[in-house]
Amino acid sequence: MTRLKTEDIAMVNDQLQAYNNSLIAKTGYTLMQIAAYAAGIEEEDINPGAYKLGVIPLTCGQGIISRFSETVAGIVSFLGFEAFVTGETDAGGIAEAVSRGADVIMLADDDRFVAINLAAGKVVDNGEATGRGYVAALDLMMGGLANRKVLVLGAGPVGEGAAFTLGRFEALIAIYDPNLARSQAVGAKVSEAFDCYVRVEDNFDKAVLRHKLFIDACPAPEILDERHLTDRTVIAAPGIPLGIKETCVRSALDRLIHDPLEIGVATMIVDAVKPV
Ligand code: PYL
Repeated sequence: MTRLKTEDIAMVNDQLQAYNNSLIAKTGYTLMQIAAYAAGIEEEDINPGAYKLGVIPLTCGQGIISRFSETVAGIVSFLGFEAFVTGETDAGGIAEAVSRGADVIMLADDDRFVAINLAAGKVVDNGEATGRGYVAALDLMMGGLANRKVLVLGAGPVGEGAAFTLGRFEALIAIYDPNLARSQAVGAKVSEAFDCYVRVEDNFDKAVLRHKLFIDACPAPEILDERHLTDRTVIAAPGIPLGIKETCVRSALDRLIHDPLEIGVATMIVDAVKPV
């Protein structure tokens, strides 16, 4: 998982309305509607005003990323939830969040970013939720992915979350990871879970040239360039860095879903509070 930098997220909160409008333009749906769809519920099934979220900065490992907690809280507040960042960090922050009546807490160290519904004892992982949220957005953008070929690039937590959600939407799934064993392992799990065939690709260029729909869940920058992209290519690219060559981004922009945190965080909070 690539560690975000403050400059990757510094403008997120100021641009949430514009980002929401861009999602409506591309997919026909808002950030909240995409998150609800990813959670398998209707937007109306959630009353965000009924929940309070506490975001706790963690100092472990490489330490606090300035603006990270405030950005997470800002995204959740934009969706209508009450959200605060604790004044304390680490254990003190968790204690503070509980004492301030948080229903859900969110916290991230260098390896995991989780949402925890305290009463339900439910944990939602950012990697899985991000993969699920991006596939949900792609499904809405394409008017349904059933029987459509989709290539997942990367078999880590985001790629695995994406592959399972593609199974849920009955897409024709292909998966590529430089580590063939990892893509084989994810392919086998999805194939068993949905009783479907999953194509495990072992050659990047051949795999890419066979597809027009991509989930770029690879942490590598600029792996897709003008050789791979056509005017029908659609890419859902979670997180930073963006896997498309800088010179190709502008021409692909209206067929690209990409953000550093928003869809993942929205999917996390909606999944954490959705009715059982
Ligand atoms: C959760 C993000 C999404 C992409 N990369 C992940 C990352 O940057 N993880 C590190 C998060 C560290 C947060 C720090 C803080 O400010 O509380 N411990």
